Amino acid sequence: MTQVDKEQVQVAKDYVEKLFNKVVEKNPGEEEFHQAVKEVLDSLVPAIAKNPTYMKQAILDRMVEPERLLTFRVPWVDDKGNIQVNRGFRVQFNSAIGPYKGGLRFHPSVNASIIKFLGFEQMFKNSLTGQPIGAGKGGSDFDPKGKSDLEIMRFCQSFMTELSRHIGPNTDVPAGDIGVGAREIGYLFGQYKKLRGAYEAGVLTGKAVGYGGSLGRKEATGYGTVYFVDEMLKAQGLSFNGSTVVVSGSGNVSIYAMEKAMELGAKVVACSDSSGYIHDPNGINLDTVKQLKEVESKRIYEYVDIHPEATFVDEFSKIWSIPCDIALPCATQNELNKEAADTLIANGVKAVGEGANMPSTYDAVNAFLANNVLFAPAKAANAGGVAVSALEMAQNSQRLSWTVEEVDGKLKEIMKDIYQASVQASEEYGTPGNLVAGANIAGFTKVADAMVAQGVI
Ligand code: NDP
Ligand code: 2IT
Repeated sequence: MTQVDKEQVQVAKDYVEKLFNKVVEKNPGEEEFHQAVKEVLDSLVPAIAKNPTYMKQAILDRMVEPERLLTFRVPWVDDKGNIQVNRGFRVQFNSAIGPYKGGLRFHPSVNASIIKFLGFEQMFKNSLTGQPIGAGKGGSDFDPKGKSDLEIMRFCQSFMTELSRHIGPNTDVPAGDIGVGAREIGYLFGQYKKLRGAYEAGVLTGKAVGYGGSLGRKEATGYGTVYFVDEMLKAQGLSFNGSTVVVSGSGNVSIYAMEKAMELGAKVVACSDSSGYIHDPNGINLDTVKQLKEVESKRIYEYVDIHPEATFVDEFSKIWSIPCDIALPCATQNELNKEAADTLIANGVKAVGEGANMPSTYDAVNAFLANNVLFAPAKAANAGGVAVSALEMAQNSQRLSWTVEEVDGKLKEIMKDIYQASVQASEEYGTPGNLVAGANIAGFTKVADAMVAQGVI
């Protein structure tokens, strides 16, 4: 590095540090949002140092400020006739490269910090997919657990009554996330259609295939994560075949990550839900998990009644104490901390692939990187879901549907491209092997250049 280079790096470091302090000050108490911003800002130092235009144009200052954050009241009537009130959110984070795009989360923990961290991450992830989609996220502190089907429907209708003013196929296109699957998307779509008086199929993605959904969307996030990790393993002469895998969660992402890992010859020995984890040393029976979770909405501990050779532990975060070659955190943010990372490393883990959004804490990520564990960061590894959502939008615009082979083939190519772009950026910016930096830089550059081109808006 020349003296000039060193000075530029220092200027960039000072700039991101100052900016980070400003973000903390302006968004008090929003820890998840701070965490997401910190990881990105730290890793962008080499890109900012090399391209001072981004600093002059205040690109990062603009990126950390959402274009719009909406919060709204969601009143609904429960089965006993009582009126309930929840809070709804939609953050429209960045529209430089396309309409706002990102899921809706229904979970009691949802607040502005969580929605903003997810919307911020979505900006880089969506850019990495190579598809023309901006960034958004939304949801509610509504807890779907224990609610009847009619309660879910009434909640979704009330939520959409307000949200419908702010979305559209060319403005903002929500989809699913935790607590929101095809059933909820159906109710949301029905209400949107009724309010608009028009069939705008592309306003939501993750629809059932019978009315505008894409084949392969349900599987896309989990499959995509495994495709990405597979690329990463192959580059080191490794593979899923014969490996032992631990996957947290037992929802949409987790189930299809397990399915694809098994298809590639792995033995998946554990999965979880918020009540705890199950360990089946002979290999998880995925049909049982699907029946319990997708069909009956039951708790994961019921698995051991059907498979007595498996054990249940009522602490989901302890799943990482099970020795494995590959760990795929696919449940929620910060589910894998430094202690868990140290245990995985001590047990010889070779690769970690983040199916969930920000599942590893900042310290855990650094522990993996410092110990040369192959690490696939969320923005890259779980981008397959939103990528196929963009393919669903494309099919809706064309009023036709592609075969599952076509969609899955495109997904595979997209995941390969994201892997290559991340590797290339990590090498170009002096952090070879660090896909966290590589993915952040590759995702950032496209959005930043679009913002420069479009002026100060
Ligand atoms: P689901 O609601 O289908 O499943 C979530 C799973 O994680 C469930 O097993 C759930 O257990 C568990 N979980 C959720 N919250 C917690 C918590 N606070 N503590 C412990 N366990 C928890 O959601 P998805 O599979 O769709 O999403 C999982 C992750 O993947 C999220 O981080 C999401 O943002 C991310 N993601 C999802 C995409 C998608 O297309 N769906 C795309 C990209 C990322 P329980 O049922 O007991 O609550
Ligand atoms: O975090 C995510 O990328 C998602 N929940 C999927 C978003 C989408 O629009 O398909």
